[in-house]
Amino acid sequence: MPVRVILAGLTLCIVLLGTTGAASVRAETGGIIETSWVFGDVDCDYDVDSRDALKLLQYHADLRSSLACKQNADVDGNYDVSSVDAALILQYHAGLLDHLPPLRHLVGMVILAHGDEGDCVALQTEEELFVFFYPLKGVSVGQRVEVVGYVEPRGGSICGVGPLLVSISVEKLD
Ligand SMILES: [Ca+2]
Ligand SMILES: [Ca+2]
Repeated sequence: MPVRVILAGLTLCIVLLGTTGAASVRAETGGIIETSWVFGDVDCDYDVDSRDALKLLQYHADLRSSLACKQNADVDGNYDVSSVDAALILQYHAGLLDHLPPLRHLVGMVILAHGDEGDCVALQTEEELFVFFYPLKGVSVGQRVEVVGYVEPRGGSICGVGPLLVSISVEKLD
């Protein structure tokens, strides 16, 4: 007899399905709520597909009041949920993008930035300043580097000087 147990809340209900003998048991004990942290997965089913893009567009157009996993919606890391995010989700689902958020190639100088909340190691490019999410190994302040990484939309900032950059690779340039 297939029995499915889902922990999610405070009630226990047993549903018997006809005469087949199949039963569904739902136990809600409170406190445990599964949440997806997959970028682009706005409906919390752990997949990133066109349904996510549709729901995001509906939300953006005020046709939907909420998203089950809104924390995954800002896939371009601009701290806004828009049709651009939906387009990126579709591109990712179609195999035109291999990573969400899209990877960026940045060239700049590693500096020690002085922020409102203290000092932190950052990447100064010609136009922007990024704070490194992870400590850089083998790279010192003053080094010119090329970084492949993405802006962490859910991360905010560490020392208050710029967005968080999650580096996938760092190459010294001189
Ligand atoms: Ca999904
Ligand atoms: Ca966005």
